[in-house]
Amino acid sequence: MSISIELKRAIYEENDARARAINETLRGRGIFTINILGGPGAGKTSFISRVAERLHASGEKLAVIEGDVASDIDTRLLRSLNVEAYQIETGGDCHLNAPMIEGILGRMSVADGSWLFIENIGNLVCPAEYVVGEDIKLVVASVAEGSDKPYKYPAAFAKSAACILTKIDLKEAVGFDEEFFRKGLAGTAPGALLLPLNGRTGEGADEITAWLRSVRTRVLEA
Ligand SMILES: Nc1nc2c(ncn2[C@@H]2O[C@H](COP(=O)(O)OP(=O)(O)O)[C@@H](O)[C@H]2O)c(=O)[nH]1
Ligand SMILES: [Mg+2]
Repeated sequence: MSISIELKRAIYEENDARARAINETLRGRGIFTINILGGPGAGKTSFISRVAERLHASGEKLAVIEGDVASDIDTRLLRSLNVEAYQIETGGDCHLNAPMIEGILGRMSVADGSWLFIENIGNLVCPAEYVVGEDIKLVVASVAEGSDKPYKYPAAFAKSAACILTKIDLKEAVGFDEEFFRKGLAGTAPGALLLPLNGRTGEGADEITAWLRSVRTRVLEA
């Protein structure tokens, strides 16, 4: 085996072990953690915002870790919605990893029993390769990105518990081929759920939040 493959395996193993430890600690405190993947501008922050509004309305607690190469724009937006949000700026890295999450958790106060959303760096490649302590991954894909994404980035879709399909209001304008997208999703992630969302109006967010609550209960009771 080549040195570079050996090195890569060692990096993944170290990351996996640290992610498992993070997940054990969080689960032990009743915290349900979601790692959100998706391309830049897919609607990840809008998705978190719409779900956060619903969790707030029912008195549930949540915290968000925002990952970006640079800037704290999303963190400031979420804070303006009264969401407890914290920023990781990777300075160039294309994904979050377990040590980054360990580091920021040490500086955050996440209440026991909370929801924890982690918005990963905007791309569909590297974030799919690293676990960060999550219970589930979700992939956010917008109709504006085209209907071929499950075919081109299979790992991100295959590893996610569901695909949130955003910008459904733009379907006709961009000529989104839903049947082709669904076929690709079924091919890479058999049985995967496709959950539509308008991240601006919140259409679809009640159904997504209800589904997430059922997954959370199942995970935390396991
Ligand atoms: N028309 C439309 N725009 C959306 C929708 N969801 C998000 N956007 C817009 O798309 C842009 C990127 O959204 P954002 O949530 O920041 O994407 P992120 O980069 O994946 O976090 C913003 O201008 C949003 O207002 C949607 O469902 N429909
Ligand atoms: Mg964002």
